Amino acid sequence: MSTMHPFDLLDIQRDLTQEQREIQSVTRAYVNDRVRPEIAQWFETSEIPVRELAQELGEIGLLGMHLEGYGCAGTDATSYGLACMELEAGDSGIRSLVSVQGSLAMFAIHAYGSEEQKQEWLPQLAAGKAIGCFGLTEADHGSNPSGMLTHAKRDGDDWILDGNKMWITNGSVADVAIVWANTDEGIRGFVVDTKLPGFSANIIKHKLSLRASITSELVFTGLRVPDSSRLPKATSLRAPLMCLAEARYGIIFGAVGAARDCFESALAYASTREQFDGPIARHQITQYKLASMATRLDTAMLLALHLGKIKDAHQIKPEQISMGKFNNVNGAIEIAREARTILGAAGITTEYPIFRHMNNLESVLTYEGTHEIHSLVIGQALTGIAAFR
Ligand code: TGC
Ligand code: FAD
Repeated sequence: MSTMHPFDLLDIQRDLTQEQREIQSVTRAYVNDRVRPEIAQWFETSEIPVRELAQELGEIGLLGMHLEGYGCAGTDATSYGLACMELEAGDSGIRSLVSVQGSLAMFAIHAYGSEEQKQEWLPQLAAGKAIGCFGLTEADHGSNPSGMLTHAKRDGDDWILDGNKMWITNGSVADVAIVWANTDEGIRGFVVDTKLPGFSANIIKHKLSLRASITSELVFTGLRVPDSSRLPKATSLRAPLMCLAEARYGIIFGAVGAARDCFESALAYASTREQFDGPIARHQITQYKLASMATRLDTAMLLALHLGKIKDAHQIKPEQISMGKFNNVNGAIEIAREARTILGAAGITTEYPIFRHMNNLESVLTYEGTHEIHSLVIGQALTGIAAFR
């Protein structure tokens, strides 16, 4: 059995390469040393040292780690997934930081940017010296980004951006924002320096989920950017959706990490908590719960690693990613709920990680395409009928 995951009864990790194991191990050690001791406080106060964390994550090579060149580590997709899993075992907010930086902001520049944009932004984003955000969602256009109202109008060699984006991770701390806007020629992406006049961001307060993560509204008022800020290779909605495919892939693994942390916490508690003169782990109902959770966890992990292999072969399809998120995030929520029952009242506090994960997973179920939207992507692949509209 793997020493990394002593409760992985199927020994799923046996096929991992030495490099994949090392990346997983380094990430896990970082989470144990840096995130676990402070995460409950970050979550409770909703204050998180994003800049410090970004620099540390950059130093260990986790930002844009699956991209090639420009200071990025250039690992395989499975390694990236395993890192997401370990980060989300700490907190979904930490995995979000890495997803948004690497799979959304950096991937957009890497895949669709000019050489100048790549040279300017990717090395500092990879090092965590700059923070990136990704503005697609608007208040009235969440699941349906094709209807976005943010507009970019040509003015000589410049573009003028007007509009708002909503629910943008790290929007108010970002140095650079990837902004998706409608133009007379269709949807385009812009690499926007957030110091420019006409750009502002407001933190969204009163969140009960993903509290250890900054979520913001972006406002563009007559924001003037040169044409060299436009992502030259992004020519339709397909570009942001391709970025989402990268981040959604990481979530498939991340959800396993959050669920694993809930399971391990419940198993440890069941072994020490005594009621009716013995540990609650000796009751058949508790063991049934643990068996169900362990089986769900292992099947979610198998699915994630299977998709990792397909992605490493550069053959992954959107509906496969949708199936992974659809199954693993919902499964993680069910594991978290079951795990919480084992802790009884103790399960509702931040002394244990379960309720925090459970709350976070509600955001994970919604962002990067809601559970319902992913069911429709799968439905479209099965029936040939797009049921979104
Ligand atoms: P549709 O006409 O189907 O597609 C437009 C173009 O995009 C292509 N495409 C995809 N490409 C890659 N991956 C996918 N999953 C794709 N889905 C579609 C498609 O082939 C087409 O290409 P082309 O070349 O023919 O133009 O678009 P639609 O308007 O009907 O929408 C389809 C739908 C509903 C699936 C899509 O709009 C969608 O996925 N909606 C959900 C929006 C969403 O996920 N937003 C997430 C915002 S970012 C975020 O949440 C970050 S959270 C922070 C964190 O990760 O921690
Ligand atoms: P809506 O689209 O209004 O959906 C509401 C409900 O209607 C959902 O249940 C949905 O599934 C359902 N629904 C909608 N359309 C259909 C349909 N056709 N068929 C069936 N059901 C349907 N966005 C970014 O661009 N960048 C970010 O960094 C980012 N970070 C986020 C961080 C957090 C913490 C959260 C919560 C969200 C973030 N988002 C971000 C936004 C996220 O992507 C959207 O919330 C998500 O796409 C859903 O949009 P919505 O909230 O407007 O819900």
